[in-house]
Amino acid sequence: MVEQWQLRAAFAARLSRMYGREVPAYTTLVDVSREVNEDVLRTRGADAERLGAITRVTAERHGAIRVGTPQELGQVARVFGALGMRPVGFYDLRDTPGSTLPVVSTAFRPVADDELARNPFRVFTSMLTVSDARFFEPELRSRLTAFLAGRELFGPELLALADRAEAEQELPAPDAERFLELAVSAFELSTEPIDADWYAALERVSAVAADIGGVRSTHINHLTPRVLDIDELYRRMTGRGVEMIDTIQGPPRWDGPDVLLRQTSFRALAEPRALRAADGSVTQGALRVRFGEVEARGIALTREGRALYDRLLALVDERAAGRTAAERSEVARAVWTEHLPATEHGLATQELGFFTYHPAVPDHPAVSDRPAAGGRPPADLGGLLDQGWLRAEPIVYEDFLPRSAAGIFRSNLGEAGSRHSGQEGSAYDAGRLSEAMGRDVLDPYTLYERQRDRSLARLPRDLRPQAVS
Ligand code: OOG
Ligand code: NI
Repeated sequence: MVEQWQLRAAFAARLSRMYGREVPAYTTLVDVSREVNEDVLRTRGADAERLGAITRVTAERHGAIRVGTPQELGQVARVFGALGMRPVGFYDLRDTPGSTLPVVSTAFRPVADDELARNPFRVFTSMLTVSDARFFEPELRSRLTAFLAGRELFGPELLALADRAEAEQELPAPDAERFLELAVSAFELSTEPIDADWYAALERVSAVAADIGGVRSTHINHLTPRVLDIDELYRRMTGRGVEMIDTIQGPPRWDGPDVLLRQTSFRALAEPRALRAADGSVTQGALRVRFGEVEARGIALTREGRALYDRLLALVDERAAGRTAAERSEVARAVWTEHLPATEHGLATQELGFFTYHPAVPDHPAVSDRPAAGGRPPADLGGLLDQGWLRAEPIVYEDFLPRSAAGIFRSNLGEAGSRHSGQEGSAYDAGRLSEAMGRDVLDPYTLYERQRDRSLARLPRDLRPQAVS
């Protein structure tokens, strides 16, 4: 029998091998990430593993895929459900200024701590917002709807195996093998010729719309390794002559704790694709769609912490308007230093970051044996941490950032596309995605809160801090 987490780990590894064959630059990115991680481990020692054991970090990947319809999204949810991955978070990228991104997204990932530790594979999954009149006028929309209805991304055998794996949480080895083969090949780049006129018609609206709705299959768009020092990785990739986008998205490099997520990418590569012209002739063309991305993960922020993060980004925008990318990072670093606590302790006591809490002395000894011997533990979290009663372990951010995602999308699009701003947008929200999938889009904050609260509930009563909200 192959357990669900083993299926997930095997799927991630095979997808990685397949993608490395299709996009050799990805292999370079993985190699450089591994080198950087080894160096960081050597220089920082145990501290390098504060946000995840090196075995997890080295194997950690996220992928990105894009689908066209709620039905297709529902099928994706079944395939990832087989791997123990649930939809978490809702990201609306449609209002990104400066480019046309007619998509809404969620991310499939494991949610339980032990499942994340075994293999945290996640996939950022975007769905085309076909009924949004700002992007698709009625005639194009009905052609697009018909085109999408006529294709099949995932065959019945794959879906049946997926349903079984989800229901039974395991598969016998031969079925697991078949499932993995079918699942990986569903995300390979198709060699079927693309209808060049149809692709171009969608491209006038948005390159992303063309990538999703202009072809008869889906494909993995990128696969992202995790790195422990993204600034160093950026330097080394640039040193190897790989053209990176001009920024690292997300928080700046600074002296305080890493929070949320920092990401950067190299530009989409021209890949040979067969194109069919109106007269039926097929030629070898080239499309720039797939790129390479790398990320560094930090501590998950509470709602308050996240609201602060969003305010700081707005402040950086204001202060860095019209400046270069390098100047912007300087401004961001200054804003961060001014407004964010410089230590994990500060993030914990101000309840800006998520942590699990543990007795500082193992095995819950009697109060009289504890560090501040003789004294009684204070009631507040700050005191319990300061006086050495409790130890806080950071919870890693397992999700994505809409603005960074939009930045990654945008930096890889050649043309801005077009939109009819006079039209009403249509309501796509987490509820609508949940309905399409027949399963709830989970709220990331609730998941982090549960993890924190479980650790609090396990504390001996006299060490439980008051009022952690
Ligand atoms: C997804 C882009 C967003 C991320 O890591 O934020 C993303 C896409 O290109 O389909 O992958
Ligand atoms: Ni990504």
